[in-house]
Amino acid sequence: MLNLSGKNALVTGIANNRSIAWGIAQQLHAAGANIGVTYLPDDKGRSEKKVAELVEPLQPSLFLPCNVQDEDQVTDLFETIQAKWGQLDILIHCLAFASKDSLVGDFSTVSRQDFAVAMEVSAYSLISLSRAAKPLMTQGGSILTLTYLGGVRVVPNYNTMGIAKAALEMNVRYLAAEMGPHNIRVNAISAGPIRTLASSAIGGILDMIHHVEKFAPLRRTVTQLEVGNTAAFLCSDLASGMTGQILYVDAGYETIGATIAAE
Ligand code: 0WE
Repeated sequence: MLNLSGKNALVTGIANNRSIAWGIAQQLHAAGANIGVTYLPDDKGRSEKKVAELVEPLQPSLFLPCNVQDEDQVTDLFETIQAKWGQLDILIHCLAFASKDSLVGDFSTVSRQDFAVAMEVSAYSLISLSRAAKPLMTQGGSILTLTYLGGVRVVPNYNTMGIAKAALEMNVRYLAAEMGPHNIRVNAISAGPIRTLASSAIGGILDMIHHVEKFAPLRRTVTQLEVGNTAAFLCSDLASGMTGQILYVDAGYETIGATIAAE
């Protein structure tokens, strides 16, 4: 059944114990995968230390810096993977950033620079990591990214990130088309709102979570580990026939068309 033993999985985007990427890393590890972890380096090495302590129980065989805005770091990362692992099977992309200014107020006020940065970090990075991963996925592979409903429908304040997620979802389809002949599958999970470092920085996230708890078919939000389980499935041979897909792990919220009680 679900078995990732013998597979090398690189997980990006772990910031702390609430990160969806951390839920994914735990479930890939539980399914037997060999784990590699990247972290976003900062001047004081704080995030390196924090992430290193967190992931210690998974005994990652690689632990490397990766700031996707620096193409040299991407090159170095995959050179090290090539040298240490030889082969990569699974790439997990859980990276996004938009300035605080661009996640509040009138959508049209976003600056050219803030828009460009959001697109670079949140959408282009999937292309650059996939390009670098492709030659290492010699036995086929699975690439997975995270998206959000705000990339296909208007969610208040998601604003610039919504445009970046729309681009990211289209990246998934074009990359799936390019990589399919190499038996590399590319998919995305569209997760419902979860309290994480990224989402907690947003005003009103708790109201959004309460809204989902009230109206989603399952009457609750989802957990990082539930997203992790779907990630493990998508990266396993159980999903060998799936590519270019966006799977909603959102307690069914995406299906809802009105929030007026039927009773
Ligand atoms: O994709 C996201 C959040 C990504 C994100 C979060 C931040 C906060 C801090 C990207 N950039 C930044 N930049 C910062 O400075 N989500 C799906 C979570 C999220 O973000 C929202 C949401 C939800 C849900 C923003 C507005 C409305 C809803």
